[in-house]
Amino acid sequence: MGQAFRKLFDAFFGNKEMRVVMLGLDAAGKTTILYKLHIGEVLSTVPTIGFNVEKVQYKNVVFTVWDVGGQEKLRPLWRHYFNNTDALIYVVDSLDRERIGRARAEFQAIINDPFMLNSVLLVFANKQDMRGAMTPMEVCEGLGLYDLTNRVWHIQGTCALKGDGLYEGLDWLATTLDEMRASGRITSTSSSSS
Ligand code: G3D
Ligand code: MG
Repeated sequence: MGQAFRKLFDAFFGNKEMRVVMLGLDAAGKTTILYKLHIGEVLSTVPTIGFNVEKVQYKNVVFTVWDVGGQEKLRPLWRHYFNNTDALIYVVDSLDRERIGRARAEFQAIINDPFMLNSVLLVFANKQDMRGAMTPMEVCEGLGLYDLTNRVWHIQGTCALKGDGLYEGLDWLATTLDEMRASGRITSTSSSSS
């Protein structure tokens, strides 16, 4: 799996500056995904109390990851990471029907942040291995993806534990960003901050 990702990263992202933020409620599976990618050492930093950021860098591709949910006052701190973000990966625990409303509220707040308006959106409907999990289509409805206008998005069912779907999702992301760059819809980003 690690090898496959490295090939993908080399083919598409390797020599380009790329900033990706991966967000979702706690326990959605973000840390599991980060480790499953095997693209580098996962560094954990706590810039401020209650805001734990994980970071992985593979060549010029930087992933930053943190939990969202119920921390209104921490939101201004996100901006630091949203700036120059090419792509948002939003991870949902498909088994967690109770918190899909919360996941939706956070998702909508994030994608409507002025700094995120140009970001491509990839949603991982995770834990598809679990009985009773929402289907990707249900997660789609739950988050309000169908109502989005003027945004480039994609939903992918995943099982982070096994790695299922991760490659497909990132493949979509790489291809989409490449096309957008080629057509001038996005310009290259700078990686000026951590
Ligand atoms: P987070 O980083 O988004 O908070 P984690 O989430 O990656 O820590 O995952 C939370 C829990 O969900 C972990 O279980 C992890 O193993 C599990 N998990 C992640 N992805 C999947 C998946 O696709 N399927 C299943 N069945 N479980 C998954 P623990 O028990 O370690 O808390
Ligand atoms: Mg985590």
